[in-house]
Amino acid sequence: MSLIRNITNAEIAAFKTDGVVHLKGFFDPEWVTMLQERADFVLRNPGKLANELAQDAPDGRFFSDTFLWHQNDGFKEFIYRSPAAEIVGQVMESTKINIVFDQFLIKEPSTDEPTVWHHDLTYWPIKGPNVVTLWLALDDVTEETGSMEFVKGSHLWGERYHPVAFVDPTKYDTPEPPVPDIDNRRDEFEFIRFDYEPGDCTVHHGMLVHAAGGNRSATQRRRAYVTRWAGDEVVYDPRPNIQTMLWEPAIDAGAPLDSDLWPVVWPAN
Ligand SMILES: O=C(O)CCC(=O)C(=O)O
Repeated sequence: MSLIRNITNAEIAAFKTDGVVHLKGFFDPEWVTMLQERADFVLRNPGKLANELAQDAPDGRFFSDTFLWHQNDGFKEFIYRSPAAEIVGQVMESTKINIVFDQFLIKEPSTDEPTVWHHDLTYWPIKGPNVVTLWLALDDVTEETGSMEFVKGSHLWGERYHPVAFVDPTKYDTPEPPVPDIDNRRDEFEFIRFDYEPGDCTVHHGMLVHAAGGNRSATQRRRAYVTRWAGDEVVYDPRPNIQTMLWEPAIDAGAPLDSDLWPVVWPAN
């Protein structure tokens, strides 16, 4: 599918300097409706990598499920036919795009559980300069309902941080230092946050430090369909004690990601 318009040079420049770009209106209501319906189905029928991320919350629910597209043709259609892969290809100015995985991150009303400060890349067995997340809103999302907050330019700090598992902070055992104590040093950083309407997305760099609050609304849901993508020069980097992938790809350490687990999606062949 071609895009409603190309990503502009200003948007590419914002992504390069800030680490994130906000894009409105690239996903039409059919994609949004399909994903809203599937979100509600998956909440009732979680897949094998699903997690409840707010286990002690009396009211709300913070739900994650990953690798949906390998298990369900509707998501597969999105991965291969929606504008997502071309958007991230243009944003990263990459010549090819692999899907890494897709994910629902759903914060139901009255969910206090925040998303802790972290960056994405150290959770995954891949490395390279061109890895992004496309976070697609399926509801109106504001600061009150748990929009992400990004530390501007932190993808350029050159430091890899310890991945903190959202359920159990001791789960991933890796040698990296912890993420700086952002909340107690807020005056040292600049922050970026966006509001979203259904169908709006942000694309953020895999090394950009970010977090999100809980969903403080008593009525407004916060459903997001999140896809993780790799562009040029990204390779397999298996490491122990990090996030579980659906299966181990049949490629060597240091090889390009191209595999059944992480196929090339764009350009379409
Ligand atoms: O949706 C959230 O609360 C956090 C999302 C996030 O951290 C990510 O997609 O990388």
